[in-house]
Amino acid sequence: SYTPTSADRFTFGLWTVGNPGRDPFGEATRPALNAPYLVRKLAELGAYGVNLHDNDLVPIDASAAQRDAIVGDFKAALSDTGLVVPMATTNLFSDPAFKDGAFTSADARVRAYALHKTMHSMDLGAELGAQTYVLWGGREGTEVDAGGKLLDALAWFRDSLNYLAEYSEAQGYGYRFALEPKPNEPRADIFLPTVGSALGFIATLDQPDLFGLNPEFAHETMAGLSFPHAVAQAIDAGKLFHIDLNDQKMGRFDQDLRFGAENPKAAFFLVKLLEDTGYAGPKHFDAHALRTEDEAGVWAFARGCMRTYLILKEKAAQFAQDAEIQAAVAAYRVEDAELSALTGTFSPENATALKARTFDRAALGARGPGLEALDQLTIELLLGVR
Ligand code: GCO
Ligand code: MN
Ligand code: MN
Ligand code: MN
Repeated sequence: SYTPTSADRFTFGLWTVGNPGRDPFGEATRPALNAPYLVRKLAELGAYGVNLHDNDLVPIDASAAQRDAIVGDFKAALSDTGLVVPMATTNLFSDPAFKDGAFTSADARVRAYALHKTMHSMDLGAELGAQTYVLWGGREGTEVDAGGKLLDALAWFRDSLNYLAEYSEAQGYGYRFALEPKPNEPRADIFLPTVGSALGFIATLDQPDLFGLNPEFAHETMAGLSFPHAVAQAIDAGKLFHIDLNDQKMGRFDQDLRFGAENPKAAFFLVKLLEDTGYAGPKHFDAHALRTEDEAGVWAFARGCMRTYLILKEKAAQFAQDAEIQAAVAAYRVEDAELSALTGTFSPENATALKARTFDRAALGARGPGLEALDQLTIELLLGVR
């Protein structure tokens, strides 16, 4: 019953299940798997779609003929399996040309190459049917600020995003762009490090409606922030265009753990938030199997991400139906119709009346809202004893 179907809209990146286990200290521990094979395996497991960077599929130095052959094989696997490509993105981080940034490089030639590469990658994404275009500025940042480009970098970034939005509209692609914030890794300080930073930046763009967020569980966690809180702010702003699900220990290097593996309680509140608010976009797992694993471990990882989501979705439904929990939630919230009439809308009369009211501060401070008991009920539900 926790077996996913395409209706669940679970997606994986080619780079996730295709991750061969290389890390900064050691070589790959698994052989590379080709894209058509990954597509067939993901379809077998019940995924809905697959996402990609340009160079996950087409090597950066491929000829036009090689590109067409590779894309043709990939499309054949998609049409055989019914898997879709809802999201595409650009690799603006692997090539040494991008070592000091892509759109925010201090070298105008690198910035131009980043635009050139992204437009070609947008063409590929559109050819594959992608509607969301993710922009993860992995190399957009610094280790040292002696170059003095902090304000320039933001201006260059803005110019590039405005340009790409115009390109998308001029080509008729109709992409929705999703910015993916991350605080650090691979740069010491990445620009626009959190969901809040990206939301603030979007408001400064020429076509802000075309831009939203692709928040990632691990990234906000690395910043010491709550992912459910960040996602709630994105939803509130109408900006949750896409989502990267994984897990992470706070304060560690970027781990990309299986969804729900490390912080199941935060994962539960996240799933509850997505389900309660009717998030209808793809649920993308941006993570990979532990470096210790062989190919069987890769599929155990992929199955586990989806299975945990579905288990937590069931727990969220149980939370909504549990009479004791719902009574505790109801008791936590105190309504006061008479005061709400004064605070709901400002008028000079309401303000005067509110200022004239007296409040029993001692009683307000003395009230116990019952959160200990409610949280324990939640834990017991998650631990399976309710
Ligand atoms: C990371 C990022 C990437 C991006 C991907 C899509 O920590 O490396 O999460 O996996 O999501 O490049 O743009
Ligand atoms: Mn990440
Ligand atoms: Mn990562
Ligand atoms: Mn990501």
